[in-house]
Amino acid sequence: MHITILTLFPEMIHPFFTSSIMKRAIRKGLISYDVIDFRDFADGVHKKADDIPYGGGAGMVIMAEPLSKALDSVNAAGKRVVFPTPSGKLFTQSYAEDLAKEEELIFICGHYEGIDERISELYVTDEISIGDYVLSSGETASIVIIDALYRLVDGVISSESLEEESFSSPLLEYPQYTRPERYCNKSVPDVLLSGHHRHIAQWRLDKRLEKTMHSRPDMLINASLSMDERKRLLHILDKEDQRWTLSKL
Ligand code: 6GU
Repeated sequence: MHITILTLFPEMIHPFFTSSIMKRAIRKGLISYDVIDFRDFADGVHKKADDIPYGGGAGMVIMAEPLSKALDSVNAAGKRVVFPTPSGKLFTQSYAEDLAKEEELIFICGHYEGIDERISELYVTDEISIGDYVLSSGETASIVIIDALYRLVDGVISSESLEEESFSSPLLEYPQYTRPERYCNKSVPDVLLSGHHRHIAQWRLDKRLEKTMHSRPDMLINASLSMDERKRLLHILDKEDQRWTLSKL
């Protein structure tokens, strides 16, 4: 997959592409990327890329011309062009899976009050929001979206890891431990040292249910749980309720 990022702040993008798993994916030839500073396509000595909004209001708007020239320089017409914006469609895992199928993706990083609407109309295929909060820069949002999708490209991470993710129920992860066995007076749970695979699986399922119940109760309402998962959840709720009752006595 080839990823092009159009930005006024290339220095925000490079560290992501030169570290960790992305660095390895690039070395393996699975991902390639270009960072384009679209200020290079702006006119005049000042290379002005933003201007005040028509109709008034606070902040600056990124001008159409430098962006369209930058987009034309990468033959963006007909390609998937992503514009991260708080007014876009909500980004989800299935959205990431859909984007991961593309051979090529182009990202436009906005700043200030956004980009000239005509760029959205002429080039943008996907306006994406990464959540209900406001960021100051489109670069951080683009990196979040790229991070979620590139790991789904064949060969970037082990197929076992991806398979585990896709077959497991929509619950949060169980806690993980590594050596040493004792740390700051806290021990690794005995069951993980037991070598008893069924008990370990049961413990992990219980922890996932507990974690989801505490952090994301909304996910449990929509989750299609198996009979075993329902039984364990009721058991956990029962335990929690007893603890709650005891704490009130
Ligand atoms: Cl994609 N951009 C900005 N600036 N803020 C956001 C966002 C994107 N998604 C949520 N908040």
